[in-house]
Amino acid sequence: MTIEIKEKPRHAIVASVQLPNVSDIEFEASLTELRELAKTLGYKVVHTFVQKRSSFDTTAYLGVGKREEIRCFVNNEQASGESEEPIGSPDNPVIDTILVDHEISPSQARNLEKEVGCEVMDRTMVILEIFYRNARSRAARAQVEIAHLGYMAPRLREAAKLAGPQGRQRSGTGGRGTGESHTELDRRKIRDRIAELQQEIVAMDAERKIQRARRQERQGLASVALVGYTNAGKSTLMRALTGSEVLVANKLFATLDTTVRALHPESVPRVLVSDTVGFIKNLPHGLVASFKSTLEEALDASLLLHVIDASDPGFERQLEVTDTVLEEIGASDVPRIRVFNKIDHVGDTVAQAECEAALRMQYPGCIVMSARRPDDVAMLRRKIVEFFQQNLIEAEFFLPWSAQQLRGAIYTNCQVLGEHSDNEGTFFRVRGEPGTVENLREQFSRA
Ligand SMILES: Nc1nc2c(ncn2[C@@H]2O[C@H](COP(=O)(O)OP(=O)(O)O)[C@@H](O)[C@H]2O)c(=O)[nH]1
Ligand SMILES: [Mg+2]
Repeated sequence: MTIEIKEKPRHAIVASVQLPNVSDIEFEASLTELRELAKTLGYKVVHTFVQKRSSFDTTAYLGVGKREEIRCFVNNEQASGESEEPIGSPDNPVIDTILVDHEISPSQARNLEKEVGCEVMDRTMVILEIFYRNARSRAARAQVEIAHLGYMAPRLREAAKLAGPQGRQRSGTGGRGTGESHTELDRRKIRDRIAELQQEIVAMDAERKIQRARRQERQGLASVALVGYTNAGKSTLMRALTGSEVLVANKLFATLDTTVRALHPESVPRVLVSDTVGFIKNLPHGLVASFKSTLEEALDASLLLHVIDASDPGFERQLEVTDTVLEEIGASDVPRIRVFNKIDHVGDTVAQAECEAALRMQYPGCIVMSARRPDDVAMLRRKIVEFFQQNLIEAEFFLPWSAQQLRGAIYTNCQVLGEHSDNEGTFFRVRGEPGTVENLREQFSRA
């Protein structure tokens, strides 16, 4: 997704009901996650409203009093009746959206929207939107569409009810054919579309495996994918490793989307880093397939960096879930480095040292770091480059004078150990990836 900097931020408030069976810790964790998800969509969350209730309000999710409180906030009516800052000023932005931390019904959303005076988005919708933006392959897009249709189907029925009798004007005897209501028709269309998409996915699956193998062969690209839970620090690491806030006038970047960037400063071999859709603690059940499909793009990577928030008390469970899901999508044989991030956020320096020692013991080969410490980021970068340099081979090329235009290709793709020229052309001694060396040799033989 766009690295949150180019879009003008939209402002949102978050609202949630805490039910009796939900502990304070769980409740807070879910809210934190929703705020992070909102940030991913380019929202700036300016306030959070919470309320304890024995159940959701059937009319509008939140209770009457809380709705009124939110309405006042959105419309800038303070308790005193005086507003200090005009709406729209930096200190008092216009609220575009209210984000609700549960899945709610369309009537609840509509009533809340009317009462509060701004757009309402529920948790499922937020997640769907993130998946949609992250789904690059056709298969992933199809899965997201299925999830979206599944979300919409029951809503259509309710929307028709809300619309009153004219919404159901053609409802007849209940049989198929002419007596069908609009909603039944729509629902049948949705079912058909889902079936169609599912067939497409099966067909694409086989094709995709072949493509992936070919792509890796052809490009021999060194690529790293960041995986892990939302809020673990993936995007922060991505920015730190690639300097992607820096505008780079490089042809490579023109063809890459914002979630794929080259390691910066550039290395040999050149390493591409990609940010994947994050795992979500409270993932609505209907979105699991869609999530996995969107994550599958991580399979194209030659190295996975599994980023874990070491300061999150629930990190062990999350680590297990990530491992299981990676196995399920067939990523078990992609080499993986565990990166325990946010060590700076674990107590005092003594606690940090203890935590680090324990992690190293339990997860051999892991990295313990903070994305906020430039030295740690440099160390991570070194580890990545080392990983890809393991397989480098030495080779020699000869470029005749007539083919000097290929010089650049050698310098971009290999580490040049030495070069010398004679009457015929130039000899290069290089280190590079086997695939890259092979490719260059082919190019030179054609030149
Ligand atoms: N204290 C601390 N905070 C971090 C660190 N890395 C990331 N964060 C913060 O954690 C939050 C989530 O980071 P983000 O990169 O968006 O996580 P993502 O959801 O995995 O992409 C942001 O507020 C970051 O500033 C770290 O090493 N230490
Ligand atoms: Mg992120």
